[in-house]
Amino acid sequence: MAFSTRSCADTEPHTIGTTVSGTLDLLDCRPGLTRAPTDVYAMTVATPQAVRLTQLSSVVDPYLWLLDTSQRILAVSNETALGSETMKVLLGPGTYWVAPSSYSSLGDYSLRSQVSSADVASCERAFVTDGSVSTQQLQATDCARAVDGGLARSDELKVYLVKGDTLRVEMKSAAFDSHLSLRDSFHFTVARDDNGAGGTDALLVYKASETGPYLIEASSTQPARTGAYTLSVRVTRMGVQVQR
Ligand SMILES: [Ca+2]
Ligand SMILES: [Ca+2]
Ligand SMILES: [Ca+2]
Repeated sequence: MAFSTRSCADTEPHTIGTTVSGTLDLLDCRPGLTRAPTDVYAMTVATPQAVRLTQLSSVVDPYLWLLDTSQRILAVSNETALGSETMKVLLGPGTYWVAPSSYSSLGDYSLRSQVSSADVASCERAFVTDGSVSTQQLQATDCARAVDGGLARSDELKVYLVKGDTLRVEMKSAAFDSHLSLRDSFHFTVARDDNGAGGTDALLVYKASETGPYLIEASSTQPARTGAYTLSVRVTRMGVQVQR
């Protein structure tokens, strides 16, 4: 072919709270993880913030990615066919690459970002990244988790890890006894903690044995507890320290 594609690092700046239009075309960059034409928008957040990202199209089957600036996957949405993909992400401070794509075809789309409530409610799907700190609530409408004596409520947050990364999650509550667990993509529980942060607060530390999505389950030790808690997530990349 006579043309060459753009570099994925050739990004467009994106401001949270705006909607932009774009076109997927043959000159677009092709990240190693998809090989599909992809536009890349650089979005920076200064403090921990929840954002909803939506890719809309009546032409292509939207396939929305959130990457870090090293093209690591942080979140993916590919739930529907034509129409829209949307994702809620609890972000830490940093610069992110929002990457609208499609496997099916080329054409026009729009990309929208909105500041969102960090509160994870009604067992909704949400993603979390390194540096996120948020106030949450355990509510009677959250996900259910079987414990001794009944059902506990839980909020579930998906985090993408690379093999060797260390995940550190802290959950603190004055209202109930915090409990954290972590499941891999096969739904096996790979780590759990009850009181590792002192008192009844939980601290889960896990070194990823596989690359892929994991599910953080923030819950109570006893059944039927509700109330406020804070959730902090850190991901230490393997080798980051030795490179500096
Ligand atoms: Ca394009
Ligand atoms: Ca909740
Ligand atoms: Ca506990």
